[in-house]
Amino acid sequence: MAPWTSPLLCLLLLAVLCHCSEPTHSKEDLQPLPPKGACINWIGGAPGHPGYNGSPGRDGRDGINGEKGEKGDAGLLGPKGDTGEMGVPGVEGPRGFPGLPGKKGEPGEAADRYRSAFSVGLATRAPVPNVPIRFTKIFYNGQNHYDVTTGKFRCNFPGLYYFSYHITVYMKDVKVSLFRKDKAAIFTYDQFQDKNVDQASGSVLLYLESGEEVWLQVYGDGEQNGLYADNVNDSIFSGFLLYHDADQS
Ligand SMILES: *[C@@H]1O[C@H](CO)[C@@H](O)[C@H](O)[C@H]1NC(C)=O
Ligand SMILES: [Ca+2]
Repeated sequence: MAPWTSPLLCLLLLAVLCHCSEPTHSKEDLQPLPPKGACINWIGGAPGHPGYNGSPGRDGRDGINGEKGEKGDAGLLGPKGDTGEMGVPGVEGPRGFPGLPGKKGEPGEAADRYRSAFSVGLATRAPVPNVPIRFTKIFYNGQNHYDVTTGKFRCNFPGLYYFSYHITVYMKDVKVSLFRKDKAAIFTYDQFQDKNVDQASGSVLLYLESGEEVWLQVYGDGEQNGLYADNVNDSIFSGFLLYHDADQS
């Protein structure tokens, strides 16, 4: 036997003994340890060389997801969108307040300027023939265009005039004319009936120039002047401007 084999055997034996005694601790298997100092005389070998590094291990598994991050900043404003469709018309609004009064108008033509009217009655019986009959009972003579002293109406405004007369006839016949500019324009004749009261009347439209005069007058031989009036029977002469002729003024 080679001299170096003894220490090797001793090591093997020691390894077996140590191996068997460690896992089981039952009393039956418990073997007495080899006496101390059994391998004391064995000489230790030189230390082995360090082993090589192993190959790198496999990649580890993915980690778990991290916590949710903070909210980012607001993005940039997008481009302007297309124009939308026209909406349905709204409900009509409430009525507004009344406006301010307008400006005062220009003064109009004075209506007074073209007023002309009269209505007069007989106050004396049996007027004298061949001169204007004087009607002195005044119903209206606002502009004094009828002259009570002469019994003549005088035209102040050129235009169309209406004249009328309603005469009570008593005791005598009546022949009366409406005169214009010294000339009879119309004639009225009424025969008196005995024990009666009659009426005579006439009316006419005349276009008059400024200054022209109109009146009533008994015509004939002077016997037909039965014009009559008392407090309950009137004889009336009236006239008024129907319309003024602006072109002639
Ligand atoms: C005047 O009229 C009245 C009726 O109103 C009449 O009784 C009287 O006789 C008349 N006058 C004349 C003179 O006829
Ligand atoms: Ca008569």
